[in-house]
Amino acid sequence: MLIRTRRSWELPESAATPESVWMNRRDWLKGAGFAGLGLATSALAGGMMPAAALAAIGGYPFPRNDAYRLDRAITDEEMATTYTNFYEFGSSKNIWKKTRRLETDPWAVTIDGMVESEMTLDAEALVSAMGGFEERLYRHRCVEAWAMAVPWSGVPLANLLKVAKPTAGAKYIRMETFLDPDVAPGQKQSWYPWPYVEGLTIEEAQNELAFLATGIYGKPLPNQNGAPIRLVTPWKYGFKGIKSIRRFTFTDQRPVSFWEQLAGNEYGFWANVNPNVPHPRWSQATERMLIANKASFGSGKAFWWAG
Ligand SMILES: Nc1nc2c(c(=O)[nH]1)N[C@H]1C(S)=C(S)[C@@H](COP(=O)(O)O)O[C@H]1N2
Ligand SMILES: [Mo]
Repeated sequence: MLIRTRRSWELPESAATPESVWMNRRDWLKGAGFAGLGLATSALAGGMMPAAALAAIGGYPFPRNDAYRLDRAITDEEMATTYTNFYEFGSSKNIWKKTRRLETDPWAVTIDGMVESEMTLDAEALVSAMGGFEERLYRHRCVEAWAMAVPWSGVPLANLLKVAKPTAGAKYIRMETFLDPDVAPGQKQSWYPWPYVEGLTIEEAQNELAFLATGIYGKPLPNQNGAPIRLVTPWKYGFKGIKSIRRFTFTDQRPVSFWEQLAGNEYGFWANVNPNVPHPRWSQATERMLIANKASFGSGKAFWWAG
């Protein structure tokens, strides 16, 4: 597999962090408590009311970047937003209504570990600071062999490095989902290693395909698809695409992901889509494409992301 990486100095000028949109952890903690959180958020968003936060990002639908083209029809929106994997809310695919209880706005995100200075900021401030909003058509391939094709909105993950400023020794980004068993009943199932964790090498995070999604089908993400921010790495199996991210930790230790902890021989760290490498329990040579509605799956030869 050929992976084109982009050097940090090739990032567009617009990706630079305006000082006014981030704050350090101490300032964040000073504003702790509900009212304080609101104040901090509105300060970040330049005076906007906290209730607006991520939903306030204007510009939907963002201009589509035609560099990313599909070889198949786009999956019907209803299908892609009602057939979802989100184990925090249960292991069934039909959990979308249960995710409504997740409060995603405001949404504090922490950046820590091997960075110039650790910070906690609102998701809206983070993606605004990253910049580069656009829409991309990507295929999505779950390791379970179902697939879809959807328009994501968001920003290139590479732009995270401009905000986070990792130090020289950092090799990986570890990402973590929220932990709140009262809201997400699946997290009461103690045999799972909550919270959900995923990781990428810094080189992978700088791959131009790596995307931090804030929206889908030209609108902000519904909770079930990972609001307010989720990872999209189309050349990897879907489980790498961690939803509802709370923390980005820069580290020199390879992160061990949720699924790798459960079954490392079945769900390894790299997880690159490859129809020629079967899963230990099933073939990856074919896939079931989500098409129009719950009843319609199409069968086809599986794709892979080669050069
Ligand atoms: N936090 C979290 N992220 C997650 C999952 C999950 O259970 N929890 N499931 C993963 C899997 S297995 C897949 S295939 C994709 C599904 O994304 P979608 O439901 O938006 O299609 O999300 C991934 N991200
Ligand atoms: Mo998946």
